[in-house]
Amino acid sequence: MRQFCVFGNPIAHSKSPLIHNFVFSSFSSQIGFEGFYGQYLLEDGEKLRQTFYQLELSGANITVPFKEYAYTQSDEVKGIGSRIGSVNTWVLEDNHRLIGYNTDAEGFYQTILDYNFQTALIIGAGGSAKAVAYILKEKGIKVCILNRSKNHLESFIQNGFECYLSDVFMPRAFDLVINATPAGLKDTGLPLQEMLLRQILLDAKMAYDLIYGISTPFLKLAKELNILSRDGKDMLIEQAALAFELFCKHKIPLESIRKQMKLIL
Ligand code: DHK
Repeated sequence: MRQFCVFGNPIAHSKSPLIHNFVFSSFSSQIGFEGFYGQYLLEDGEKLRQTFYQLELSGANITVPFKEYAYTQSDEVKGIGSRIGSVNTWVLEDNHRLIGYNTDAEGFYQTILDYNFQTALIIGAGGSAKAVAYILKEKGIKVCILNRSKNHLESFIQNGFECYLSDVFMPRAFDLVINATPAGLKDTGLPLQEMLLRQILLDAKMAYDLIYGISTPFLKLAKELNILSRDGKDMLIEQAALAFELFCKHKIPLESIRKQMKLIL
């Protein structure tokens, strides 16, 4: 039995155990091992790597607020994660090296590639915001970052992103408006001051909340304004399928993994 888990805080809401355990049991004969995937409420990001080894894991996902800790505690980071500075997937290699990946980026992009958006506003500046910002920029979409505080904005500014503090932002039209903050996950808050958010959403083609399984105040406001809206469910499946592909060393085609995961969520 190989052990896997998702680290985060909070973590009780996570659907990753449900979807990964379903595909581990669906594909156990093809991948050649039994996998079990749990969840772990981590208190201190500095202890992420040591906890991974203490639990004798073969792989893990990492969510809010530890994706940047996962990046710095990886032995090597492959793919877009090395440019983003945020990791959501670890795979143990040669029984001791932790290889980091970011499957959020491509996972998110797979959910919006049919819409041909030209501009995007990302609210928030944490690890999930980084993944979305970098993939959208790499795909040629004009990205603007909006955050309540200056912290975390520095790395976006150094990498050439247009950034604003929300209390000085002059609202303008964006095709896609993304909530990449935890607002609504553990509270009933909006990610921005309500009047500002209303003005921004009124000109949007889509309101996208990276949070999944909850009708957050952000999504409720978008629906009240009759703006097309999406929660993070499809992104969760897409990033999980890419992570499982890594956990099973590409023994199962991505489309088969994705199709199976959609049966359970
Ligand atoms: C959420 C994310 O944002 C992903 O990056 C993780 C986790 C999974 C969750 O289980 O909620 O891979």
